[in-house]
Amino acid sequence: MTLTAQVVHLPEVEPWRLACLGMVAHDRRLTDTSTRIDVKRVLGRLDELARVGAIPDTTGVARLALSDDDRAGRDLVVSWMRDLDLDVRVDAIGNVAGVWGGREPDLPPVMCGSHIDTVKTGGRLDGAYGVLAGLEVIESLIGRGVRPRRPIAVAFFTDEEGARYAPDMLGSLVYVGGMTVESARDVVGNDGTVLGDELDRIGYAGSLPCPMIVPHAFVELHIEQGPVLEAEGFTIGAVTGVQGISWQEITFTGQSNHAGTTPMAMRHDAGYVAARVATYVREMVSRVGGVQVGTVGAIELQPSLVNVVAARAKITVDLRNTDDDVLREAERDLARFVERAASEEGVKVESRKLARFEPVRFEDRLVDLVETSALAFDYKVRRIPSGAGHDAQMLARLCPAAMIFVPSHDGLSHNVAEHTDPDDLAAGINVLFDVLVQLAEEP
Ligand code: HGY
Ligand code: MN
Ligand code: MN
Repeated sequence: MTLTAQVVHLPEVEPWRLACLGMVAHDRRLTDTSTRIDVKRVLGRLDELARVGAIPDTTGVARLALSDDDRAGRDLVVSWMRDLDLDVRVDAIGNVAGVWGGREPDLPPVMCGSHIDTVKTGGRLDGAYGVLAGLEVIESLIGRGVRPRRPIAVAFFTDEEGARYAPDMLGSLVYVGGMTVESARDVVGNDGTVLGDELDRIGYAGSLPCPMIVPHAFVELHIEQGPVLEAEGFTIGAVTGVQGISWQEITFTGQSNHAGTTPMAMRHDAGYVAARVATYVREMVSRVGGVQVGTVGAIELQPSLVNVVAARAKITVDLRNTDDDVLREAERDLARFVERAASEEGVKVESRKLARFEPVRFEDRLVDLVETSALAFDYKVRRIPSGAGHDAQMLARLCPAAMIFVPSHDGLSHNVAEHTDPDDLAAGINVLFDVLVQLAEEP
């Protein structure tokens, strides 16, 4: 799919904002030829990065964390950082930041960024858009010869998806001290590999400690990955926070037996219990109602043969809610059912927590900044909580953090058909640019 490339003029912006950009002539507009965000450049980079781990016959990508494709994607983005002479830094868990110095280079930078690893059925925008948009903001400022007071850094964090190594947002969690580098390196993936070995293998085990930079503020531009903005006709989402996330892996151990000769009353069918739990999740979630969501994304049976009663079954359960009390009650409710269903079938059960993050609220001041900036561009903007997890929710433990959303077509994500209209992509970059520059001018 070739996205229509287009150059976007930045609309009229208040003269004071030009002044904070160090523009000499107050009446100079950002719309003159040397000062626009070049969306064609970003779309071209999104296309080029999407060729790394491209899923044949689709516009999707698969760059699982620390895979060869992840390495190739990292190398490509780092090469673009080096082309801009950014100070490229890599920390001990493989988080990468490119720093561009400000007029006062010793001040803590304003940081932006996201991730470039994807799920197996990934779209080309999830994560990559926020990283390449940050690179574009820096390149655009360099191109116009404007140096804000503070340095600006653009980062990508290791294993945001958690699709190979749980939890999700692993790299940014380690970045902010929520998990030690050692324990992260010891994580065993769902493919049996060890995170630290893969990090070493792809050559991204850096020497810098976490956090290598304590930002003045962090701003993440991301696609909404849901249906709200498009359905309600908004261009920008000023993200108020991220909902709570609960991931667990549940293993049932029964007894393999002959599918034909074993009377039903004598069975200890792990597959049957797993199926009961999977349907219970859906029933429970509809009973809880509101914004509660629940997903059984993975089911594995062993030996997974047509004529053998399953000896083992392993499922994953992803529960989320903006209200942590409701989420905890849903977790307890599910645990009670799992115990009951397993004991009724004479099956053993073992649950392993893969991720548990409480809801996060972003700092009002920054949410206001995103909203005000969008309005200054005459974009339709609304406040919106994030259904997906993001690195910004981790950075919020370290510094003021905010997110900017743009619409996802048909609300699709973690799907190869993920798409956002180029005009909306450009709008998000304009707002990111404006918010970063304002933050970078703060004393
Ligand atoms: O799972 C999530 O919400 C994110 O895609 N890591
Ligand atoms: Mn993402
Ligand atoms: Mn994702």
